[in-house]
Amino acid sequence: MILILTGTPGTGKTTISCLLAEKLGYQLVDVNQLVDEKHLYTGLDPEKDYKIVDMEALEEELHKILEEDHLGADSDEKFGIIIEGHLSHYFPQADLVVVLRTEPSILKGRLQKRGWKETKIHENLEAEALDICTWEAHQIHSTKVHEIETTNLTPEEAVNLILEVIAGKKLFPVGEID
Ligand code: DAT
Repeated sequence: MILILTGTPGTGKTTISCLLAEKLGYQLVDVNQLVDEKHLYTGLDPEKDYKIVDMEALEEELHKILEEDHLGADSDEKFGIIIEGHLSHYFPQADLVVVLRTEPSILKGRLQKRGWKETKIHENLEAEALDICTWEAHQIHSTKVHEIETTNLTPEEAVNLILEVIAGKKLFPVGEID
């Protein structure tokens, strides 16, 4: 099982993926951490305060991790990995893609706590309002994409919903997007 967990920064990917990985016994790859550790960026955008990620190098690195860990797993049945990060949905290989959503008004408070620049916060709130991650994920992964609205949930409740999606008991598919 290759599970991609994506969404606008602050929607809870790190919190939820840690809980989920523990429950499922899956390996967890934090894409932002991987980008930092392996220097998978070509520079910094000082105005926007972003790293310019080398997407080709990131994809290569993720393929490498999958190959190594898949070979190292006891059996194919047990192999499970969660790839989390707001860029994770660009990775083309997945069995399931979950996009976490949060009301922009709530998200604003979370991003302000990070001490980010106003322009960066505004850009991310706009991306959330326009559902950019879902749209992008749908372009790449089509029917494998499910959206979970977490605004009124605790992280544990969100994890339980994702477990139900994995089990096929509950589905939150994304319809056709033009
Ligand atoms: P991300 O990895 O998407 O940037 P995070 O997990 O680092 O997000 O931060 C999310 C913050 O929001 C964290 O402080 C926990 C809080 N939070 C509140 N309700 C939540 C929920 N239902 N799911 C996930 N995180 C939630």
